[in-house]
Amino acid sequence: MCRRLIIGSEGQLGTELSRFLSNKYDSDSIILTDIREESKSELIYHKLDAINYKELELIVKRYDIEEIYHLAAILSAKGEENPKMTWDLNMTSLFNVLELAKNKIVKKVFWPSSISVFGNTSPKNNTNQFCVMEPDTIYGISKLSGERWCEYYNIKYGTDIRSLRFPGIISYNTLPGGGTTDYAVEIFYSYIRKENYKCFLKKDTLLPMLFIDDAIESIDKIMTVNRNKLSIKSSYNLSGFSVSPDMISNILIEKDPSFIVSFKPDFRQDIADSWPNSINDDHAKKDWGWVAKFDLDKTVNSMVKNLKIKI
Ligand code: AKB
Repeated sequence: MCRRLIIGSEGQLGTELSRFLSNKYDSDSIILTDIREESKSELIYHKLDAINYKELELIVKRYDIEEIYHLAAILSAKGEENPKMTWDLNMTSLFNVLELAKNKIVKKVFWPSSISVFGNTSPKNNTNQFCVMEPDTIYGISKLSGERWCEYYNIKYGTDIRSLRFPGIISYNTLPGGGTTDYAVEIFYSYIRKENYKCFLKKDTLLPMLFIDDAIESIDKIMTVNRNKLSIKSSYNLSGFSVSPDMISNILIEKDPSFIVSFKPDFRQDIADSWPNSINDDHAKKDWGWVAKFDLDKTVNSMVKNLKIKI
């Protein structure tokens, strides 16, 4: 039985991925880890500090883990508060996983990169897989460096590390924490709670986004496709749809005209301005048949429906 380990199981992506994997495979074969004391899930759980190699190796060997999904990271906005800590966590935890793969202790790894690898000097629209990349945040710098290390390990040591450059992820079960795209989740919570929402980005800030179901499907697809099909050894551009705060708020206001959204940009505006408006994901489409199923309307409908049930 192939056992899979999730690092960062309690976060926005981890919560959904652990649910998905435990439905798809034997639930005893999915092992969860996070820095938090306890898990929200019923699956096997261990508290783990991902920068501690020995602790990680112990868990991997104890359960004979074959695949790691390494999702733990400090995101773009939070990362600017403590750049050194962000670099240490994001890079050391990745190195720990890369070493496990290099030493053939695990067979396959998934590690998310992000659109934060692009910066002010990258093209803004339909941003290509290969272009100028000078990230302006420490999170982006750690993701771009991480991508280069993944490619290096894949080519030099024959490891099987697979990666996607995620845009902002819109989800209803777990809130994101510390990102620049977080507004696109928060706004729905305010709407459902009938509270006013103060957005920290300007209303016309266009950013690439992806609905959570598509994000999970993309991870499943890239992890199960034949390795020979993966021409990109670093990280694939991935696209869902592009959206601005006023595009989301206009749809919500149309549903409920009493919903009030105001805009008060803070330091996150500069980060958002340095990222692309839209992403070209032709390589993902060609190599492993990627197609996003959720556009803006489907995402809004699903968020409203699911949050109404949840809250
Ligand atoms: C963030 O906003 O930092 C993340 C990301 C786009 O990687 N959601």
